[in-house]
Amino acid sequence: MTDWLKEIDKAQDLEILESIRIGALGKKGEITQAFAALKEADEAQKPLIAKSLNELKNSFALAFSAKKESLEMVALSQALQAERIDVSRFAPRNEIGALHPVMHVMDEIIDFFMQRNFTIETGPMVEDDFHNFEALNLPKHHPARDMQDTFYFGDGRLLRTHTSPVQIRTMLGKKPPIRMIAPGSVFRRDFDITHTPMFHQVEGLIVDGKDKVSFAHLKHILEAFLTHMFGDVAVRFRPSFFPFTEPSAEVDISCHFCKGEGCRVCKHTGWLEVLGCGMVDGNVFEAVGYEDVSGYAFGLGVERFAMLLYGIGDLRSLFEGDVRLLEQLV
Ligand code: 2U9
Repeated sequence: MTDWLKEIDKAQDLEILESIRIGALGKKGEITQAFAALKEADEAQKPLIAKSLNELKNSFALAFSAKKESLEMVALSQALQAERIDVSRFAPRNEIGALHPVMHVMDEIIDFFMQRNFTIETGPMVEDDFHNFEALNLPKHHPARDMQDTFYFGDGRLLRTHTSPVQIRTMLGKKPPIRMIAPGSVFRRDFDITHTPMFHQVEGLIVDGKDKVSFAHLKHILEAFLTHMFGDVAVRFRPSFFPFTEPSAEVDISCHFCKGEGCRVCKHTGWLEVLGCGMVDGNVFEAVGYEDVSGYAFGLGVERFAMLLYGIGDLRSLFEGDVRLLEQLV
């Protein structure tokens, strides 16, 4: 008979220990077989053999469970060691992203108009001549259609030069009243200190029945808008011209850098030009089939707003993606 207690004592791990148990007490195990052989043993010997087999079985069980427990402890402490997590270890910082200043300003503008029940409308950036020019009272040979200003695809399509085609599509799609803004990117063949080939606009449009919308309404909302964005500034309207509005105006705010005293930013005028606006030209309403209506419109460049709000001198720094600039701003 194998010295099972010695075997148990030598076992290095739980797997070996289990194979020892099978070798001794499994179906064909040595101790099991010895019990089976009892019936063939000499009658006189039987009680003695049975007694010693039972003793062996009991001491096997005791040694086995003690060994199993100690091997399990070893396995557990090995697992704990291997899976140990050092909670005090240095972890790389999670950098928190931030909105680009242009998008931050865009959101602020959108919020202002959403709170006043304007809807947010969008449209395609690849446009056609009708929606980008013709319907906006920009006749065939108008200088703004010049190859120098517009990206043409050569098949009649072009990149929108302003977000105004969104207003045209909105008017073609539904009846007045309309109270909307169109935020989005626009494209012009222009690249110098104050121009990039892509920039962002927000344009607004209000249309309602004949004589229901006046220049006074336009002045009121733009004054509220500009003081919301720039704080306590003076606002002035200067007569101007746009093909799609009549009458038209450009809007200035008092320079918040020098408080109107004159500085480099306002070119010593004390005023900063921030947007254009006017009453929608009758030809525009005619192009979309609107009759007996009145309306106002306005437009602004978001990059210009961002530069004035954050005091950024060079437009191009908004397009370089330098995180050091972004970290300073938001
Ligand atoms: C429709 C009718 C009228 C939108 C307008 C301006 C005046 C304007 C400029 C601001 C700076 C463009 O980004 S910028 O260079 N925009 O001065 N935009 S009125 O008028 C519209 C638009 C759509 C149907």
